[in-house]
Formats: sequence, structure tokens, C-alpha cells
Amino acid sequence: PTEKIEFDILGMTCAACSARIEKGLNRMDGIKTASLNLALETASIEYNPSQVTVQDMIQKVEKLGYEAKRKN
Ligand code: 9UX
Repeated sequence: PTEKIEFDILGMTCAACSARIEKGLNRMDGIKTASLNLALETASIEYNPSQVTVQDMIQKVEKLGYEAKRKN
């Protein structure tokens, strides 16, 4: 199964920020695609919920120094 989720991402100030988060999320097991939008300050993620949890994603973003808030 594939689920979709969106987050608001707080703390991004440049394109390297969004690239860093996007790479970090895309390296996680269970994440199919993570797309960051710097202008909208969002992350759109397709994932397999049997392999990765929403909390895992939030923790990854926080570990990178940003904040993620679930939108849906
Ligand atoms: Mo440039 Mo974005 O230092 O943190 S990567 S502002």
C-alpha cells in the first residue's frame, strides 16, 4: 500500500535547507518519494505505512534541525 501525507515544514530559509530535508527523507526505508517545496514550506510524501510511521518522519525532520507539522 502507498499512503500520502503532507507536512508544513518550519525553519527553511534557503534551497539547501529543502534539499537536505528531501534527501534525508528519501533515504528512509518505506518512503517512496518525498518532495519539498521551499516556497510553500511543505513536504509531500508517499510512503508505505507498514515500513515507516508519521512520527519517524517528524523525528527525521527535527533531527535535521527543522520542524514538521502534519497537514492531513
Ligand atoms: Mo543555508 Mo538553509 O546555510 O539552512 S542551508 S540557510
